[in-house]
Amino acid sequence: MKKRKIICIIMGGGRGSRLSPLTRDRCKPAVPLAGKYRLVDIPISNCLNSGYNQIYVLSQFNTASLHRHIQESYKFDPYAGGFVDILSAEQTNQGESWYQGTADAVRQNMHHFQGHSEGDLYVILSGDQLYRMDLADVVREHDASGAEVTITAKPLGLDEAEGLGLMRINDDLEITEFVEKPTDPELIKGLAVGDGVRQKMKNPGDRDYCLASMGIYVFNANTLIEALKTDTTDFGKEIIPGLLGQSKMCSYVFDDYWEDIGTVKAFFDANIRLTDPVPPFNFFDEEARIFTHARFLPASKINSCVVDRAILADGCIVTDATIKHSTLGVRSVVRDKTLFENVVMMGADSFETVEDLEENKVLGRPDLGVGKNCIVKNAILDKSVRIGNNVVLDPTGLPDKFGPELDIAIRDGVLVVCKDTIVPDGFVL
Ligand code: ADQ
Ligand code: ADP
Repeated sequence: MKKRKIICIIMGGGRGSRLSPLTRDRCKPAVPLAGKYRLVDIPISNCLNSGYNQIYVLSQFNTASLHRHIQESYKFDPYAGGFVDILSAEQTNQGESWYQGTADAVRQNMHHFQGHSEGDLYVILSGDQLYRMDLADVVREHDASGAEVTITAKPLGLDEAEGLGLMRINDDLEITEFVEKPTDPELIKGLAVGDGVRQKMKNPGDRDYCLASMGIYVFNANTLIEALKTDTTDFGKEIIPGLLGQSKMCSYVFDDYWEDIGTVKAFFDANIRLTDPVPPFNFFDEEARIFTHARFLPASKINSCVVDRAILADGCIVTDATIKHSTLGVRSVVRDKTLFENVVMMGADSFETVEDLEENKVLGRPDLGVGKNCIVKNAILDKSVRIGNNVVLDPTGLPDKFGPELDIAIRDGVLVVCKDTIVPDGFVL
């Protein structure tokens, strides 16, 4: 019998700019995460750890950094037939040929995917979520239930479901109702789950829950191909509601850590929470590792610092500084008497040589990293920033202010210093 194909498709982001300005110079999958990874490493690692190695990343535009990262990080044994391919809309010109939504992105690329036979499966994943999941287990349940579509679903408190697709299921986990992003609290209350779902939960207590779509779908190839023949652009808005009552759709209940980190605030909080003694997401799991680019950097160097709940990636140099609740990305440099509180510093792409430091002096610009005597709080410092001495960056009490022209923005109460920004000595926000 012909071996069935399982094709994984990672949705790398549309026009939406919820992560802007982190996506000002790069596409969403390439946004650096947790000091040394990029967002796309999470879904790719989930696929690889599940035994699925035919992976496509659909991106609205393909920045050089995404391309390099994928090329440098994911290398496959030629006999195993694995790949990670980036399919971006840009070569088909702007305007109307840009992907109009998630379903449209899959439709426009369907001819690239080699899974058009009976029995083949498509696993469709979001590119901006933090979680660890055995997708093979989802596929096992999909096969066992005889579903044509399986949607992974997380039980959430009724007040946590904002902005998500909600479903009602019967005792066989079959989806009987699906509402994309309802706002009416009465409607949400009406979708509270019964005992069937509660029994699948680890510790339900006595709160009410609803069942939210995680935006991760397993589709039978034929069902997907047929569904995409309709005039639709989105999975959540159109394809899934349109299949109700037409195709058997089941849910896979996932009661573990899962977070959409596609907004500046959620992204910031998730990075800071990694500094908790036992964070909800475990990067230290050797059974299901999160893969990324192996950079061969030297270990970090810490001189006379106070460091409390911090993550330091490789190649950092931190001298006589106080670092609290912060993550420092690869090649971060922080200098004397500087204080970090709740800071996500993404690091730099290179170290500076003695000649570079001389050149900085001539040009009158600060060295890469953060200078002396600075105070930085509640902030994301994007890659390769140059922050001078005696700088204060703290958004507390200030209103949001962001836009493509601003190098220092405040979004969702978080200060963002954009990539390559130079902040002069003495600057106070
Ligand atoms: P959203 O996340 O709001 O809801 P959507 O904007 O369609 O839905 O994005 C889904 C994923 O696809 C994201 O990773 C996004 O970056 C990516 N994406 C969006 N447009 C794209 C495009 N044109 N090309 C490539 N990628 C694109 C969905 C479901 C909800 C569910 C939530 C869970 O619709 O039902 O609850 O996911 O997060
Ligand atoms: P980001 O999206 O985070 O801003 P970049 O694309 O600038 O990232 O850099 C990402 C990685 O690519 C780094 O590891 C860096 O060393 C490497 N890199 C940056 N510029 C180049 C280049 N011109 N040629 C090859 N590698 C590069």
